[in-house]
Amino acid sequence: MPTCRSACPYDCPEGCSLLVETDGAAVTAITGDPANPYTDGWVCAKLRNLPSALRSPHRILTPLRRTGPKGSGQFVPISWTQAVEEIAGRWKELIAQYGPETILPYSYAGTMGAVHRNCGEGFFRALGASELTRTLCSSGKSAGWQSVMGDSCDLSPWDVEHSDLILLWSSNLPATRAHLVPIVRRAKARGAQVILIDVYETPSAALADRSILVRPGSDGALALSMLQVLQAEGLTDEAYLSAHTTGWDALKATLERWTPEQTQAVTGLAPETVRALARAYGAAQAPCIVLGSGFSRSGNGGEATRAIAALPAAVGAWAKRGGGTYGVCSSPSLVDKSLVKLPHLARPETQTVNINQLGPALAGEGVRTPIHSLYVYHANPAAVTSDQNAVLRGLGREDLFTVVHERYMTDTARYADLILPAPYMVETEDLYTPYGYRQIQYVKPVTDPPGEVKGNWQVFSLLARAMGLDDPHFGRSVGELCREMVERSRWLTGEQKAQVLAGEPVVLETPFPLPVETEDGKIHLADPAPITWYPPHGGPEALRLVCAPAVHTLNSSFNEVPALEQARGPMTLRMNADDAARRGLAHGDVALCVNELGRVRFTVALDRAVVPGTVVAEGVYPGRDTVNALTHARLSDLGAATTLNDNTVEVFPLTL
Ligand SMILES: Nc1nc2c(c(=O)[nH]1)N[C@H]1C(S)=C(S)[C@@H](COP(=O)(O)OP(=O)(O)OC[C@H]3O[C@@H](n4cnc5c(=O)[nH]c(N)nc54)[C@H](O)[C@@H]3O)O[C@H]1N2
Ligand SMILES: Nc1nc2c(c(=O)[nH]1)N[C@H]1C(S)=C(S)[C@@H](COP(=O)(O)OP(=O)(O)OC[C@H]3O[C@@H](n4cnc5c(=O)[nH]c(N)nc54)[C@H](O)[C@@H]3O)O[C@H]1N2
Ligand SMILES: [Mo]
Repeated sequence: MPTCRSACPYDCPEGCSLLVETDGAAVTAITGDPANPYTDGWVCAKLRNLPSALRSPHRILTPLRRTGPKGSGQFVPISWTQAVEEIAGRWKELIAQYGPETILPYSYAGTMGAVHRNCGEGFFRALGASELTRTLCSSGKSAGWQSVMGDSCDLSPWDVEHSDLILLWSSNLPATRAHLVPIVRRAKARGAQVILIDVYETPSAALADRSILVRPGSDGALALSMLQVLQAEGLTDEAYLSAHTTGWDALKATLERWTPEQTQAVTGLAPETVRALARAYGAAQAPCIVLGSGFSRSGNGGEATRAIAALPAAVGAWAKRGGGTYGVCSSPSLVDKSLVKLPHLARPETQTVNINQLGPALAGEGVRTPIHSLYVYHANPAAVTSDQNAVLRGLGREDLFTVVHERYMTDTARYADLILPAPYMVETEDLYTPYGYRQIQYVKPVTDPPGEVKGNWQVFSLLARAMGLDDPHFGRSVGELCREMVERSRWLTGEQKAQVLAGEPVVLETPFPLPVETEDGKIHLADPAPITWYPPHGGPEALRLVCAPAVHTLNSSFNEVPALEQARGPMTLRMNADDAARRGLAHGDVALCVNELGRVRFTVALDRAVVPGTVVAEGVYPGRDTVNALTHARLSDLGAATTLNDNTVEVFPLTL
């Protein structure tokens, strides 16, 4: 059985290095590569089950043209020549009539490969198409972090082992950071205390000494309250604060507004819970906050991140090994993706559409040039984007020329005029630099792509030629682009570059102490204004809806793997037992979840504690009327990011 090296391409901080077994032609098994110490020879169930998808009869293997009404899923095979001619022909007509901004690219993170993920940006810039602001995930958190910490990185996962107090804050390790679980266990074995801060008892609760369940969108108030206690009780590290921060006096002057008593109505936490948490944080030698992103997908998510980022500075945690945060910005950009993004071609006057506002944009809202063509690649907007009903109305427009580059019939592909067949990672060449730690790996295809499958870059090369873009850039090979990115990287030594190009996973050390990468080298606690808290968006309904990751799937990816879909089970709404009882709902009942945007059926689950007034929907399921039919296209305070955890709903028993 030949075994080849590869890397996991999914949008996950773990960025595993893989060993792929084949029978000479088809992939038979995927395991973890022991050469990457973080992967440590094992991978999650999602990857272990992936081989069945590679050979699934449901894969799209040729270009397809729509024959039935939009959304009906009726298509006939056509050749690549026909597909490319048709796209170029339609685009040239549309550009002549409306200008190139009438074309909107939509992509996100189906593959994290440096070339295939980013190359479309360069192509669409060269065409002059509308720009897409890609803030579907954690941009609110990044913007909040940036305002306090600039371009600073935080810890690597293995540093967490040295902490003596680990706060799993809005982070469900078994789902999204599985390789951190053994590290946290080792820290516990050495005496570390672990506290979960979430809106419900996730499987991470099993790792924690205790769980603190907060109201969604209240994390900023909780962090400010912790700062208030630290300051009032003399638990801050004033020497660190004066040497390494600016704005502490200005922030300190506001803290009396945030006593645990005053924030109780916001967080739902008893004052003694917050005091005990702050005291434990202040007393720890090297407290570490493992910070997920769920809390930041809120109208106040950027500001909440600023408040949380102030905590390690207040106690001088960054100066202690294992202290600080992990999970915010755990790797610098190891390679420069501008080689394929071509930012020099961006024109400031070009129309920009925020990825979260696809539905409104397709309805003509907020756009100067109406969108007449949508090109979707490595993304599934019909499932993952807020205001699903608006997205589906837009995709249903007969006058919208939609091209979808996909691996199987997603809900988005169903609405395409043309579908182009896309590969799995084992069929492509690319360079991977995970965002959860400092690692880089170059991979070559393990198997030939089946049928007429082509990677993102190959398709943009074809489209560039058909559209008359004669820049030789579009004629380069993926291998050349990967090599140039590696050669140009300022993070790698010559020896490491050679190792990367030989296909080895290369893991970089984290410096200690981590440098503060702001203009003045200081952590900014009041710039432009002291950190504060304000209420999230919400609505008139009684319950806050939170979207959480499912263990067996990753956003809408892996919905195509039957074993994983079965293991995940039906669309479930996790509720607090009192909230359910008040509505006459019991575990296993079917309920209708409603707000002004949509109506979604869920099976009620009461088996995990949920903070009162909150309902939790894990995972992104296929079909219409799924959870994003209930999420608004509103944006966060900083970073113009998704607010998919900041919506309100009412829940009713479904009487059939
Ligand atoms: N198995 C699996 N793995 C994944 C993914 C997946 O869907 N499934 N998604 C991938 C992607 S794209 C990403 S970005 C990462 C995400 O990884 P993380 O950033 O760790 O996960 P989040 O989706 O942000 O959600 C983490 C937790 O935030 C909690 N949460 C939500 N709102 C609040 C709040 O207001 N306050 C607090 N304290 N907690 C809150 C949720 O209940 C959830 O338990 O994981 C990646 N890995
Ligand atoms: N309700 C709810 N909504 C969410 C989330 C949630 O947890 N709950 N998570 C949010 C987050 S954090 C994120 S990051 C986004 C993710 O949103 P997306 O990036 O759209 O992620 P996926 O749903 O994984 O869809 C990726 C698609 O890309 C395809 N693909 C994979 N590789 C390739 C390739 O090489 N080429 C091409 N052309 N296609 C490829 C896959 O088949 C898949 O259909 O969703 C967001 N939306
Ligand atoms: Mo994400």
